[in-house]
Amino acid sequence: PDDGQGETGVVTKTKPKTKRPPLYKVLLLNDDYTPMEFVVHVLERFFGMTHAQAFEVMLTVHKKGVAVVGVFSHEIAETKVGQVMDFARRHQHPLQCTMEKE
Ligand code: NFA
Repeated sequence: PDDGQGETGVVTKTKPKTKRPPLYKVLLLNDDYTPMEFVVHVLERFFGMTHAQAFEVMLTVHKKGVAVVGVFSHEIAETKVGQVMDFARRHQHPLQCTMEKE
């Protein structure tokens, strides 16, 4: 559109700027010590997965080293990471959970 910059003949544009907020992937990392059942429980408890889904994702992390377990807004992703890290620490498991911009 023409912003109407007077009579200079110069046409400028204003972008319709509806920028969506960035999304963040929450990643779960494999380690040699955290029990498989504990990881399954974490995925059920904090990521709303069914037992079957949780078991599948746990096996993916176990075999591949890492997997995306959810995609969230920055605030929700931070909350999930904090919940998982706190829960693992309280149970003395070395399970690691991180987030990265999508
Ligand atoms: N690798 C772990 C074990 O063999 C299981 C595990 C899976 C740990 C996914 C962390 C993440 N006990």
